[in-house]
Amino acid sequence: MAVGLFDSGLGGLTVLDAVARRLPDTPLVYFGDNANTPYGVRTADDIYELTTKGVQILFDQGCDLVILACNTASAAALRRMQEGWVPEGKRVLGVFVPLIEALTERKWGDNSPPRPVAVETVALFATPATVSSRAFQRELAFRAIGVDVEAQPCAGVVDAIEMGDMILADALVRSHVEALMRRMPKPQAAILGCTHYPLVEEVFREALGPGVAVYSQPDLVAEALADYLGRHPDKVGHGVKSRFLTSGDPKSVSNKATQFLRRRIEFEAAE
Ligand code: DGN
Repeated sequence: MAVGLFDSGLGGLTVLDAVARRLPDTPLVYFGDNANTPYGVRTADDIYELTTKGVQILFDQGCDLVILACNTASAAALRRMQEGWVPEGKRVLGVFVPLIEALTERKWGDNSPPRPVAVETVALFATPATVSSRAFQRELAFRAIGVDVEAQPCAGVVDAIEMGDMILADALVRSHVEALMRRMPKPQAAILGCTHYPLVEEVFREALGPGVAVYSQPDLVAEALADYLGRHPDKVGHGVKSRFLTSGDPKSVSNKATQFLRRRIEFEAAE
């Protein structure tokens, strides 16, 4: 049994990499829905349909625990899946709660009433679908009071990264940061709410300037998963090799993924 990681494309590999470093003995199965990427411009219903299909592929591979390593899918589909779709004995978790927990210094399952936190102004950068879902704002309001969130839909950044055009990605990130800072000149913290963005994290940091605490997902998710598996040893996998599946063309996805992570990754076609 392995832990499953789902993403609409390649972005979730940033999370997979951090998980593989933090939990080197845990077998992982990654599914990238490269044939249907990007999700960030799709409707919530569309994202729900595609996400359940992808997660089912990971369940069929024997994964009992699947992480949606995609904020767009977590925002649009996770709650609906948890409420009516996930079968008995299986678990699906998202990626933005660990981030918000780090920001609010709370622990998973802490259902005490919202309380004031040290950070008062937060800049959120994410895909248009994640921003318009307001899922981050809802989760934050559930845990913290008095936090002012200014969200920037970062159109085009995922596509530029998926195409490997880092010059375009860099320029887009700078213009999105500038646009947000015209509305919130000095945020205390910035959330990178898309699993593709760690690949342009340095550009975000530079454009935001000093004094802004940047919260990025991969290490926070890996730490939250290690904590979860420590409490649920039945979900820990043993003895199988990690695998990479895609709905796209395995050869071109393998080449892009290898560029993306700077190590050789071999994808197989998902059945
Ligand atoms: N990496 C995805 C996320 O975290 O939202 C975005 C991918 C996409 O399809 N837009």
